[in-house]
Amino acid sequence: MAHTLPALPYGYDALEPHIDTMTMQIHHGKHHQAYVDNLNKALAGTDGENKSLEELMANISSYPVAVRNNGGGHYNHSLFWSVLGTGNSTPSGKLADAINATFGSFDALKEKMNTAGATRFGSGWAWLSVSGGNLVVSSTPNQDNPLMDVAEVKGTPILGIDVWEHAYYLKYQNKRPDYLSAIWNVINWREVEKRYEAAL
Ligand code: MN3
Repeated sequence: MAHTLPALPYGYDALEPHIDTMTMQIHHGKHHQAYVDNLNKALAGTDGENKSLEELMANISSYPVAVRNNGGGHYNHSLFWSVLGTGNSTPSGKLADAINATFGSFDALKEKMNTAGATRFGSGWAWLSVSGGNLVVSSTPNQDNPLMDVAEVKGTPILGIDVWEHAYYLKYQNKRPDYLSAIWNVINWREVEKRYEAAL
């Protein structure tokens, strides 16, 4: 079954001024669409055609690099759109407790994620994942993610932050740390909490 581009759960302008409309239009409509199209091309006529994205990620080392790059791109961006949103929320409930117990405070988690994103050389992602019931922060290069069998730090990602230049360059140019501090205004913590409960 062919993979398809998921619709954004909000408008292209919904994350203004933190993430600008044109960045969202190009990021979702062009970049993510290209990952979907190229994944479908790479899988055509192979056994991978009948595998879920999660199944592909778990055995990604046995697939061609085009599946790793574009399958990762499709998975990562689908997660990314879902954990963004308006509402200026903060973590609550069990997830807030786990963040405080693991990192000391919500601010300390943000700092750790920002450092993971800012120090990732070139393109990649910063992640908050659940691994063996614990929260863990990591980063991956390119379109890799913690579900992949090749990941240095494995787990179930519940929050991912795209640090490719295409995610921020129109508004923030070379200032990746400015983008990273702004993005905390548009995280949908209710969705992250849902993913946390499901991953436990
Ligand atoms: Mn991207």
